[in-house]
Amino acid sequence: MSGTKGYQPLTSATLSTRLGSIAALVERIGHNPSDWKVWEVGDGNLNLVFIVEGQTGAAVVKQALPYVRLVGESWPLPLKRAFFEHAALVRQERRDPGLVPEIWHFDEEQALIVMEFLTPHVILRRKLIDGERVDGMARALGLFCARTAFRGSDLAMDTAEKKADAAMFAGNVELMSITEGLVFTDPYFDAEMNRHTDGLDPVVAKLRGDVAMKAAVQGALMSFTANAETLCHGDLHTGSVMCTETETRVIDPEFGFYGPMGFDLGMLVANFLMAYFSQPGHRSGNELTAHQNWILRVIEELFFTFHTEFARLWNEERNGILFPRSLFEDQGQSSDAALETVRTRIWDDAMRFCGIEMHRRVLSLAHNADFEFITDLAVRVPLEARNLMMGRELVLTGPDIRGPRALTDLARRFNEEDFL
Ligand code: SR1
Ligand code: MG
Repeated sequence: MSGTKGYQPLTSATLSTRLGSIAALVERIGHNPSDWKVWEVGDGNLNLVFIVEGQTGAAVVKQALPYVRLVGESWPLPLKRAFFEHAALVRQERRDPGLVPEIWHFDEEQALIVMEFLTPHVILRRKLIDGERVDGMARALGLFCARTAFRGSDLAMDTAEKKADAAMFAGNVELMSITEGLVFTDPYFDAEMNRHTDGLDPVVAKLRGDVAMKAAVQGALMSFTANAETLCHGDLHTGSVMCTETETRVIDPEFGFYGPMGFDLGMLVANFLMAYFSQPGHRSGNELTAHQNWILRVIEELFFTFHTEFARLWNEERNGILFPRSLFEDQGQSSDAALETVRTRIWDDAMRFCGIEMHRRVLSLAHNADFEFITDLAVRVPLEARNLMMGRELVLTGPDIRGPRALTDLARRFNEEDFL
């Protein structure tokens, strides 16, 4: 990672001049930079994002800012996160080809990535709020989670290469620190940047008074910090997924880190559960029932796909140092029981991460549009309460919930409850 002395944030006015000589961009979008149209469209928490359109195509230019955009310059954040995002994208493309945007150019000093403009893709969270469905999305995300988890681990990789990569990603320390604070810690005390909807206080007090639950959350944080099992996306929520009606792509792995194999899966499912619990704030009647049922089927298919793809990889690509064939198949013995143990541990971890993500998106700094778009607080509060209480159940009893159907049955039960 080189220095950042010459770094300058782009603007819509300067982008064409500054990037107009990048061959990889010019060849794809057009040779007359002075004709390019540029819009800043970043609505995320951290970065600048531009769409640049020329005569023959369009690109996305994502540039890191030296601070957290959501908060401002009072919260500095290193530009090197663009380096980690680029490195993660390259690895994800190798592990699950076609799922992440094509990268056309990377400039480390300017902390910018030029990539394919996904169109007519829309952020998945938006689609879920709008009641839209995406064919094949659950399967695509289940495959992505299984392939990146398995192929980035000691089950598949050369261990020296994996250890060197883990050491490199350990440098993404400030982004991990955001997760350690905002996700695992802040929701459970009166942290400065927290906020929650008026009326939620009784449930918030219940969570903060639950010593056993807080200890389980800290156990999950211990696994986040210590279990460098695989390269995780690190921020896999429904805002990091873009879809058409039939195609699914994953974006934004700047929080990439080596962590537990169940981390991305748990975070993602949490965001589907939040989409589920928030639905009564967006529609009613048959439309509500149908969309909620569809979201639960997505969760079931996502887990089913993860489960079967992980087993396929176990049987076909288990060439790393873990659970070697020399100890099982080569001695005429099955490794099925060992596979089951590994998958069970991934499930247990995923359940706890899932519950914690459901808490932080309602109590900590970065809230979800699923709930935030519900402007009538009297409607929103009981839905957030269900979500928080189900999160607590997952943190406390996740390992006892045996399988995706039991999970979605539990969600149906919490969806009927009144906790306030
Ligand atoms: C200060 S960053 C807040 C959140 O935005 C990102 O998307 C991550 O989810 C992070 O926790
Ligand atoms: Mg992001």
